[in-house]
Amino acid sequence: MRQEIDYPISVMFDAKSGIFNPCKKTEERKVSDLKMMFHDQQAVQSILSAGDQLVYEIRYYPFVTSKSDMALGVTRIFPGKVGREYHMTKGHIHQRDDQPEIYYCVQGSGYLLLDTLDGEFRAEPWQPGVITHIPPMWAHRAVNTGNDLLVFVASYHLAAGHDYEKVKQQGFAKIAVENNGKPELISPKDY
Ligand code: M6P
Ligand code: ZN
Repeated sequence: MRQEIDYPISVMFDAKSGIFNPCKKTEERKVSDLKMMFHDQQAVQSILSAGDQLVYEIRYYPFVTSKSDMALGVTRIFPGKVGREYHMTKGHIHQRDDQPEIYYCVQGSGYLLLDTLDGEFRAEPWQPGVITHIPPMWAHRAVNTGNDLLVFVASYHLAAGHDYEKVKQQGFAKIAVENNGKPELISPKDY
């Protein structure tokens, strides 16, 4: 028997702003939510004592049906840095090891950093139009290295789950920092 949730749903999306409607949930992530992810702890402390800083927002629509689900997430990373390190998402690996994801950059510029946490690393340069498939078992983090908003669309199964702890403990093999006005990927130990 077809239920209400089994019917098609469309949302109206504005790629420039990254806003879509209707939207089910919005989350804000500030420097205070990512404080262990950034490498300049003095810069983190001075931002926090000045009253925090918005790094990114996520807007979600979980398309749940009686058979399965497919989540839509649109992330807006505001331009900015913490010390020399560019604004980025927290980064996570999926709890389920059979779960991939699609990220589609529609606005802004930066990188998608991918790390297996067992020695393999990739940095995919991002500009509008780039779609990246994130295979299962790769941690993923988006970085905004530009002067404008970076917007990307994500699609994944809710069952994938977010594991932030592994990324927090180990970190990514490389981080994106500003060097002489330009983005550069360096090893965190060289920060
Ligand atoms: C995308 C999806 C979401 C994720 C968000 C922000 O929209 O992958 O599942 O929550 O990006 O990334 P993070 O959870 O690492 O902060
Ligand atoms: Zn994911």
